[in-house]
Amino acid sequence: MTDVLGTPVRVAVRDDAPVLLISDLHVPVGGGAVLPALQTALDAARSVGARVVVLGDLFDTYVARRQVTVGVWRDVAAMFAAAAANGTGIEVLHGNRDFLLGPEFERASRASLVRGGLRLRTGGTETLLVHGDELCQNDLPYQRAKRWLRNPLLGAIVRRLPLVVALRLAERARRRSRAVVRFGDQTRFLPTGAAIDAAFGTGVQRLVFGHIHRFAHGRRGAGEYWVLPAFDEAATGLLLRGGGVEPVRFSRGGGFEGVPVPGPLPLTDGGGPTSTLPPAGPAR
Ligand SMILES: [Mn+2]
Repeated sequence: MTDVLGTPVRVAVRDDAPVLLISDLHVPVGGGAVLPALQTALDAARSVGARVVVLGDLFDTYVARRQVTVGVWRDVAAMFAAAAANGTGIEVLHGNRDFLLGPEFERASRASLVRGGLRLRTGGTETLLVHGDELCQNDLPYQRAKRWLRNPLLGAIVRRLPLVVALRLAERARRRSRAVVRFGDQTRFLPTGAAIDAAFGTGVQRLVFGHIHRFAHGRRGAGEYWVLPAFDEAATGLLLRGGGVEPVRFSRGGGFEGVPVPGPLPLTDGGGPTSTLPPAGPAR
């Protein structure tokens, strides 16, 4: 187990089956259009024998373990369980909105939860998958809050909250986050070049992440990075097969349509994780 910018990285079992990557579905309390889009993506994955990795923020909010027994959380778990029964393996990375997803979701969905990043080797290329929030080292308020929000004791308490209380809490957090995203300084939500270098420093040649809701592809040094767009906006994924990466959309018939390769991110190079972050300690 290695780690990148505080995110533990699990090394996946090596196999050369195709892998479909999607990210940031933000499935809302009310369900809606993202659910049929997700089903179409799962069907497309099945048609080529691909396993599926969700790179975090599957749900708009998930805080308490009782959520998996109701509403949209139960429906998504059932959809994944049906896909698993059809032979489609699914791995779900924790995002910043659903990092409290726990074993109850694994049991209900038959998906495997990854509490951090996932490293895999496809077509001879070492590839690192992370949600991407750890790369946005200039977002200091977020990185500070993350330190106490991820406290395991706090998480254990919140996960046991009664459903009504948990949902109210989650909704308040979402409203605040939306306000920050709308009015805040936008550049701080981009990954830093130093953070991307740190990811390549773990020995991978390819990095894939989501979180910033901005489809992108670029190179940095000897490495290649891809940023997945938010699935609830673009219904776009990346198909890793035969050593290559194909940006794809999903057709109703159960196949893939090609999508043009996007351009690079405007990376900020000033400061790195060590120079921009205050020393670890009790945060606000
Ligand atoms: Mn996110």
